[in-house]
Amino acid sequence: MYRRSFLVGLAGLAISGSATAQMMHDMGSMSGNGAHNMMPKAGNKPVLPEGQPLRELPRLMNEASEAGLFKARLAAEQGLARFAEGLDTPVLLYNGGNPVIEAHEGDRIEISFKNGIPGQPTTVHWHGMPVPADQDGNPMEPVASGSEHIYAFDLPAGSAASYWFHPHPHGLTAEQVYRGLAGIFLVKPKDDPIPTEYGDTVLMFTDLRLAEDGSMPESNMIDLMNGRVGDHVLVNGQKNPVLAVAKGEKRRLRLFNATNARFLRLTFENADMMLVGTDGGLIEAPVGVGEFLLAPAERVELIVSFDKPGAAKLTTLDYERGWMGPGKPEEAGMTLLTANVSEVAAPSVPPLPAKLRTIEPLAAPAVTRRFALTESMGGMEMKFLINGASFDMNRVDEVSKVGQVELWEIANQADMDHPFHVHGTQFQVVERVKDGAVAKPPYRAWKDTVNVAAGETVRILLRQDLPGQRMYHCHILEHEDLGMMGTIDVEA
Ligand SMILES: [Cu+2]
Repeated sequence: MYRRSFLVGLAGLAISGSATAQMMHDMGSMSGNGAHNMMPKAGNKPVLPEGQPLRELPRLMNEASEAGLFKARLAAEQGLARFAEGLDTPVLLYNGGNPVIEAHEGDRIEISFKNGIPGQPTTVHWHGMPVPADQDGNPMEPVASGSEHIYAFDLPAGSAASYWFHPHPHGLTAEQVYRGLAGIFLVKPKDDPIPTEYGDTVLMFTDLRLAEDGSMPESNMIDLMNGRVGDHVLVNGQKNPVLAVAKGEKRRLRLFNATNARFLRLTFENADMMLVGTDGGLIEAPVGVGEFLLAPAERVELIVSFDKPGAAKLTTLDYERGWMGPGKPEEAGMTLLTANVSEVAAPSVPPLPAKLRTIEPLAAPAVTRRFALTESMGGMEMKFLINGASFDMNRVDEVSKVGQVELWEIANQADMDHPFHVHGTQFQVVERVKDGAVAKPPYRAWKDTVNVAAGETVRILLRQDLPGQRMYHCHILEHEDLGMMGTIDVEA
């Protein structure tokens, strides 16, 4: 694929694949002046208030009275949100917000889900969680508008981590997520090595674009190509909220990139960060970091030490992810969160343990698979492909076996970064290869999403412990909807 032909082809673009419904919908709104709508509009952008106290996301209440069971009702429905002063924004929400489910290893989970989205199917995908394939909200098992479905699964020992959940109906995932459907799923261990004095704070990043009237504009061609990026990166639905901390305080922060397509290269000014966890839970020992990349769908857990009085800001740094066409968003210099560190010293707290847990390396692989990620302009069609194929839910792309360790080589032969996600399990990154240089990860970690930079090959080791059909796909949700997804059938 050549970047030039890709861009030239934009002018008269047609969309292929099974995402047609959403695309035709989007394109319908562009008819008549399509060329103008390819560019993000300038105008009187709504202003979002900043500096409000960081709010906690609402908790999904456990309705079960027996120990070891988490039972709740979850509904996806339309609602109104107030992001900008005086403007109501029509959104999609779970139970009126972005709820946090908190459960423990060993718990049984039963979620009665209702799809209250008019005219659209949806599913609930438990991102990163080791749930049975038929409970994982695959696109093959849509919940029709107005219907209900019970998702039930057990949380195995060792599954403690920062997960999230979001819709996964094919062709509609991107729209349902940017309109607001996402939630957090915290699985807590029986014994947590992180001192409770550090608290446990969820920071959920979403990306918002508002029209002058406060509504969310439909996606344009640039959004479909690059993934939709908004004008504001929000934390728990707020722009640059404030966290009040005392001098010397340590806080456990769980960061979730729940944006459709925003690459967040982050640093904390005036505070020291220790990385303690990734997508699949704690790493073996804390690692001091000055910055890190949080690609779409990735999570990290940090212990942040606020030792200097004044403002400690979580800010973005520039990141080149291979933006195509006009409208490249500002990536650097955004303040996502401000911690106001007081002059008053915090009471002393226990130190962070030197050892957090053991992660055994996965065994030698029995099978090697290769996945080539490409973008193509075949004639007038924009395609995002894996091994030359666009997603087809009636096709099985790979066949695997339960318990078999596999080496996956994900080769990004495209011009953009693509964050690669596998359902149903956690994997270990073995190495990254780019321009002949091999880089090994500095620590062992469980991951379910890994960014594969343009031109890079990432090798991962993984094992599926449960049978059934699993998805693997790019987690730029527009790319997923446009076909950058495949199905692996794991046989018992
Ligand atoms: Cu992608």
